[in-house]
Amino acid sequence: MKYALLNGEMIPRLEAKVDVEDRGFQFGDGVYEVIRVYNGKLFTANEHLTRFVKSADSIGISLPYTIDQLKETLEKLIEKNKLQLGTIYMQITRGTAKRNHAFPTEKVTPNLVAYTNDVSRPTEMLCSGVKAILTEDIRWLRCDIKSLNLLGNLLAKQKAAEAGCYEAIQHRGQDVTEGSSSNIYIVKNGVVITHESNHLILKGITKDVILDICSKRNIPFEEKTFSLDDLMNADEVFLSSTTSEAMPVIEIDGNKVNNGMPGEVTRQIQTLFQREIESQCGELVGES
Ligand code: DCS
Repeated sequence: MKYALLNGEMIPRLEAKVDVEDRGFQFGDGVYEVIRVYNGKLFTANEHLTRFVKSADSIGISLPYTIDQLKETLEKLIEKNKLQLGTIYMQITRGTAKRNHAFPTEKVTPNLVAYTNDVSRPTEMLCSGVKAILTEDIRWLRCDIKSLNLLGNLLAKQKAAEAGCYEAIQHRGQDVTEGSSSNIYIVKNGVVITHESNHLILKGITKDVILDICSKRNIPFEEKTFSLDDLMNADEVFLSSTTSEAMPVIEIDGNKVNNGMPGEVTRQIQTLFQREIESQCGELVGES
């Protein structure tokens, strides 16, 4: 049996339920995180939990736990569920209250939920690369908040799925922003370029790890807005996320990138990223 955390209590996953008037259920009034687990250990836990607190703060939800308490509870959940390779999904909503757009005036307790998923590494795709489509970014202007409201992202991802592609690369006019659930990078003349972390994208934790790797290994990089033209004329393209790691993009809207092969800089970053996982979580063997 798998367990979930509901407001600090570890209970059987199927018993973890919220009221129909939970504001997350009705309005998407809450925020979430997805944290990777390798070898039973959390990867970049502090970074994810810090972002979680920040997202919650930015919509006026204060977490009833410290980051250390949260981390400790998540570790107990991993142990209880015997999770080796997977993810933890967690979300906090403003709480349960009579349906009203404005925040409840009476004091409500936030609903905090966490549970685990078995998720393998996408090893084949990491090796061969994936296809993407382009789509206009129709989302709101606070994409830096990891909000439960994901309709814009879902519509983009669905368009990709219907085209038989892995990801939808979003753009506002000529400016490329990010994927529906990932950050996007181009490599041009050896320089890695990715959108600056502002209100138009989510500041990916994987992005931070990758840029840190670039600065430590003297791989030149720039955080700046790049155009659709830059994207279509890039030497290499890759995307990143908690579950996708550093994933080569080998085709966009039917046009091959780097002759349909993952590029050299992308490969180098993948190797160094794997090393970073291993330094935090131990050696990756077989399916891990
Ligand atoms: N941009 C968006 C819109 C995302 O949803 C995500 C991750 C990222 C970028 C990359 O962020 P991380 O590197 O911190 O993962 N989305 C999570 C999700 O919803 N499922 O898995 C990851």
